[in-house]
Order: sequence, then structure tokens, then C-alpha cells
Amino acid sequence: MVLLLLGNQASGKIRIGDHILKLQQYIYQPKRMTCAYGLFSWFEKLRRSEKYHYTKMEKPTKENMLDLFIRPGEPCCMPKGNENILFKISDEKTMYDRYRHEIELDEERFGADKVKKIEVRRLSMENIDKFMELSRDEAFSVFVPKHAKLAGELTRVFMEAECWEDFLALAVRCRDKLNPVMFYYAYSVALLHRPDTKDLSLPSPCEYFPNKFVSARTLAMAKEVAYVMSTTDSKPIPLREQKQTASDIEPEHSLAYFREDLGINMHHWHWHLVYPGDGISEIVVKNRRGELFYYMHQQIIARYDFERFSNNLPRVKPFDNWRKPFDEEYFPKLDSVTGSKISGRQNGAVLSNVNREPYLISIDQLQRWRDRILDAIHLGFVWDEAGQKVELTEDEGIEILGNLIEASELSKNSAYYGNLHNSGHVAIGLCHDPDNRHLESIGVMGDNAMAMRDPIFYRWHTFVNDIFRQYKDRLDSYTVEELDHKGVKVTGLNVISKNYRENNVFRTFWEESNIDVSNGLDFAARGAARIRFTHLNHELFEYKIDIENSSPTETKGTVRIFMAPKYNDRKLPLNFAEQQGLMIELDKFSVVIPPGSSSHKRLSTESSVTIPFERTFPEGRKDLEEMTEAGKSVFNYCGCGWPQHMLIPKGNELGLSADLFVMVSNYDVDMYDVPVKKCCKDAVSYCGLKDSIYPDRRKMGYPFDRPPPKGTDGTVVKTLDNFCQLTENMAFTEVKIIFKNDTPTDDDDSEAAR
Ligand code: CUO
Repeated sequence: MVLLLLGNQASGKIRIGDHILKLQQYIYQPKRMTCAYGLFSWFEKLRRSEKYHYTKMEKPTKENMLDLFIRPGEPCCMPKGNENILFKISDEKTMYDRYRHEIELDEERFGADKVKKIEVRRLSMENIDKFMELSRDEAFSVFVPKHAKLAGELTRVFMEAECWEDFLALAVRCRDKLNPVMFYYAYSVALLHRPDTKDLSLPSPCEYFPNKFVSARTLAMAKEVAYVMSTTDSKPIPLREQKQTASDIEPEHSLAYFREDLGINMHHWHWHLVYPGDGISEIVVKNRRGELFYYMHQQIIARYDFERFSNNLPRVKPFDNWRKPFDEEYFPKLDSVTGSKISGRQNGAVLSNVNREPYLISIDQLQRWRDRILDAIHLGFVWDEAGQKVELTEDEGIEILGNLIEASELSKNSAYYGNLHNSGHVAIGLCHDPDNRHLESIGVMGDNAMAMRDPIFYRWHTFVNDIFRQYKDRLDSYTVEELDHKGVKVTGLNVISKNYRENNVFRTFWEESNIDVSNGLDFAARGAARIRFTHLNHELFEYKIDIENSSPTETKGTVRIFMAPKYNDRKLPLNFAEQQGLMIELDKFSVVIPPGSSSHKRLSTESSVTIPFERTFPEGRKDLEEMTEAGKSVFNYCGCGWPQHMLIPKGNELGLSADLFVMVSNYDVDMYDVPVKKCCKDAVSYCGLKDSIYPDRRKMGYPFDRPPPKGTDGTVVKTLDNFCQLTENMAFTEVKIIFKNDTPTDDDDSEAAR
């Protein structure tokens, strides 16, 4: 009979399953049950194998690698995305221990014609158990050396896969077994760095880990909307950063729009993916990596202080007394990827020794590391692991210190100088439960996608920046020759608002933008779930720089645009030394300067420090796309860069005064001729150029990274005006930043949500 059935099936006329089901119904009668049990089991196996016989398996495409980001908590055997993609490995029993039987039912649940099976290569991975040392529900932190090493090792495994198909096979094998945050960290780093995958544009982390960016309460509402609406045009759920984490009683909460901004936190997450501290050398060793660690974080602090002045708050104080209770509490209202609540920090909490595997940090040790680093700075050299002196030269010093203080794998001597910055993140992140007696996991300071939400992040990084500052203060000031571009004179600097047609005014305002987070809502219905973010933005503007070239031939220059507040929070004018530390870079680009007078224009959306608006908020604004080339090429950006909507600080309603500075330095001295490679593009100033050396030979922050030089009168310059008088290729102009406080109301919220 079986042969007959198989024969009919082979002819393609009869489905074997139909006959087997009839046989099963016959055999299920009680009297025949016992004797037929063996036969039934065999039939059942045959029936299940038939599904695979009838379902077409497809070969993966490289783009399928991005499908692994969809619903990271749902196993690979659950359909992913609009195409309902399922990843299959022939020995899948080793993959889905919990769902060994259930996964075979997938087609019955979703319909065989509605799923698309992607057949992934069978590839053994002998050391997978090693990566399972970190359980799935433990908090992963790249600031913890043991975690960073493990993630670095996993990245190495992914990097060494012979082709992207093998890489995909390994990733599918690991995805459902390993700690999800560690897996996605290592997977993303490898995707960004492998020659055969670096052209893929990674999804925004908010789309697959929305819990790191959106409050648990809002996500619960998003799940409800996804379940009820199940259409792509459901109304967005408002997330009001200004109301999300604290009330106005807390003065620091007035900065929440900056600290909790989606784009800023995504930038920080992405920066650490591009510059991991551990892993194989082709990932970690990057041109001027240590210096960029210093500069990118220095710019964050300068921008934060600018925002503080916008809100009548004083500059952030360094967190340098580690025995004193914290002044600022923070309660993030976020859940971890695995569902537990991310702990907050009470007012009066104190830093104490951390004694919970794998976190072991003593404050005495932190102090020793700090003192040894300061000794190195003031002696002018570090001791390397071989006991040799390595001089902190003008050229290499900042690079050595960046890697030493962070500390990355490139530290000259991690046994002696330790792991100061990373350990500080961990110790602060665990101050609420340093010995694990309450089984609370690490706070936001332990996660680089969330750390910038906490006010203490800025105090910690101000402390770190002050160490770098001590090194910079020991260097010579720039000479006139080092600042000048002979024959080049800046004769005019204006900024023109495109819509208002007014000079030297930046206009800022609140704006609302949506993101669909449904790809990150594990085990929820498959409808769209759009969250509406309220964020700062500014009117599109254009710089106009007038230059006079007195030489008879054309020349090239590097235009460097910075801005600093003019007055402090008490409305007192800032001197040059103070303004130097507050200068935020707005743009840097090269120009060809013909002989005589010329005018050069540059749009705000072309900034070298930002990634396009649409990269943060993919729904984007169509009118912007029409206006700019940057908008059109948005998907050529890899994702690292300051968000365009946060380029200009908030200012205030009366107009915050600031100094806009421009320098046209000598391109022949500044720039390497860097070949532009065909791949996605990051914001160069804060992220470097992918696969290339950093495209500026000057030190990062030039010309404001050294002590103030002597002015034309022979005394140290005291004002920006004195400084600009040193050479003709520098100029500044006073600008106002006017903020329009048009906050959407609660009524708008409720209407939008329902
Ligand atoms: Cu980016 Cu402390 O390194 O945050």
C-alpha cells in the first residue's frame, strides 16, 4: 500500500498527505491503536517530510542578512518582514531546542504559500558554547572588559567567514542562542567592516531595539496599536521626551530633549560600532582612532554646555570627587532587551567598589589609574609593557592617550594604566547595586546606546576631557605661521536663513517625526507601530563666505566653521580661553579660491559633522529631499554622525548670542589626498572616512585645541577678536539663535494616539 501511495505521489497526481491522514483516522480507532502505533509514527515522519518536499527553498541574497535584524527576540523560524522570510538550516534541531517540534508547524500556522524559506548553509561552529557563557538575559556592556573580549572574539569569527553566505550561516546559528545585545553588536561590527557586506545599510537601532530609545509605557501602547490597527498608516503614538522621564521640578530635566534625543543616542551607539575597542586588528586599528575618541566626546561636552547656556544652566561640572554623593538622580523608564527594568539612580547615591563577577572595580584602583595617567601627561611619556618610555609627542601624544584612557586594546600598557574611562561607566552604572544583592542589572551608563540619556554621562566625560585638556595645555600655542594661509583673506561671513531671508540668525523649533518600530516589537501583532518623536530642529540655512585671494593663481583652502556661545549662564562675556573649549564644529570642507574676490556658499545640510535628517527619521520630509543633494543620497550614509536636526543648539526665545567663526586654512598643509572609495559615507568630522585615513592633517579641533597664543600686542589673546586679528584668513561674526517654543499640546497627543 505504501509503495502504491508513493507511486501515485511520484506521478504528481495525488498528495501523499491526504492518504496518510485517512490512514491515521482509520488507525486511531481504539482497537487498532496499539498494534498500529509503530506504523503511525513512521507515517507521521513521512507526512512531515512531505512538507519540505513540496516547499521550495530559496537561496539567500546578501540583503537577507538585514532580515536578521527583524524582531530580534523572535527565533529565526518565525516569519520575518513583509516577505515572511524563514531561515532554515538542515540540522536545525541543534538550533531551536525549545521549538524543536513547534517549528515544523510553521507552514500550518502561516500558510505554505505565505512564507519564503531561505536555505542557509550548514556550517559547524564548534566554539559556540564559549559565547553562551554570557546568558541571554544578562546585561551586555562593551565597557566591561570580559564582555568586550567575548564580543571581539565573536566579531573575529564573523569576520573570518570565507564569504557572506558562510557569515550568514554562522549568524543564523548564533542569533537565537547568544545574548541578543552581544550578538547584534558583533554582527553589526562585522557587517560594517567586512569587504563583502560593508555596502549594506544597517537599519536604525531604534527599529530593532526600540526599548533602548522608547519608554516601556509607549512601547506597550505601540504593541496595542500594532495589534488593533494592523495597517501601515496607523496614527503615530506620541513620545514626549520633555515629559517622559521626569517633571519640571528637576532642573536638569530641561536638557532631556538633548540627552534623550533619538539621533544623538544612535550616533553614539554607531560611533562605538565603527570604533570598537576590542577585536581583530583590522577592526580596531584605525587611523587616529584614539584622537577621535578624545575629539568626538569633547565635542559632545561642548555641545552639551552650549545647550546648558541655552537653558540658563551653568556648564557641567566634572565628576572628579568619587567619594561624594551624586548630585543628580536619573530614572530612565526603559526596559532592557530581555524585558527587565533598567535601574535608575537615587539622589545621594555614592560610588562604591563594585564586587560582582564579571564586574570588579575598586575606587582606589580608579584613582591609581587616574594618577598614573596624569603623571604620564606631566612627565611627557608613558611606560609601555616592556618598561620602555614612550614619549607623548605633539604628533602622537593625543593618539596614545586616547587609547590609554578609554581604554582600547591599543593601550600601551593596560596593566599599569588600567581601563579608566570604561570602568567609570561600569562603576557609575552599578552604583545602585554594587554587590548584586538586589540582582539589579547595570543602568544606562553601561550601554552606549543609552548612556547619553543620563546627566552623569556628561559629568563623567567632562572629567575625562579635563585629563586630555591637561595634555593639550602642555603643548605650544599655534604660531602665526601655523594659523595663516598667506594671500588669503576672509572678507565676509554671513549665515542666511533660507525661509526667513534674514542674516546671521539661526531659528530653532520643535518638530515631530515618526518611526515605525514594529520590527522591534517581539511577539506582537504584525501591524505598523509608529512612534512620534518630538525633537529640536532648525531652519535650513546657508553660509556665505567671501574670500579675497591676492596671489595671481588659484589656491585651495579648507573652510573650518565653528560656533561658541558669547556669554555664560550669568550673561557675562566669555573670554577666548573659555570660548575655545566651547567651540562646536559646524562644518569643514575644501574650496578652490580663484585670484581676486570670490564668494562661497554651503548649505547646512551638507555639514561634515552630520548625517542627513532622513537617516534618523526615514519617513523624512519630501521638501528637504527636493532642496538638497544630501537628501537624495541619504542612503549612502552608513549611519555614524551627529544628527542633522541637532546641528544648531536650541538657543532661547529672546535670541541667544553666539560667535560664528570661520577659518580658511592652507589645503596643501591640511589635507591628505584621500581616494574616495565606493561605499557608504559617514559624517567625516566626528566619524572619519571609512577605509581611509582621517582626511585632515591638522589636529582635531584645530585651531582651538591648544593654549591661547600671544596676540598682536605681545600678550596672550583674551578675546576671539584678538585671535582673529592674528591672521587674515580667520574671521567671526555675531549671530543669534532664536528658539520658537511651540510645544504640541496634550490634546494633540490623545488625538494622534487614537
Ligand atoms: Cu562614548 Cu564614554 O565613551 O561614552
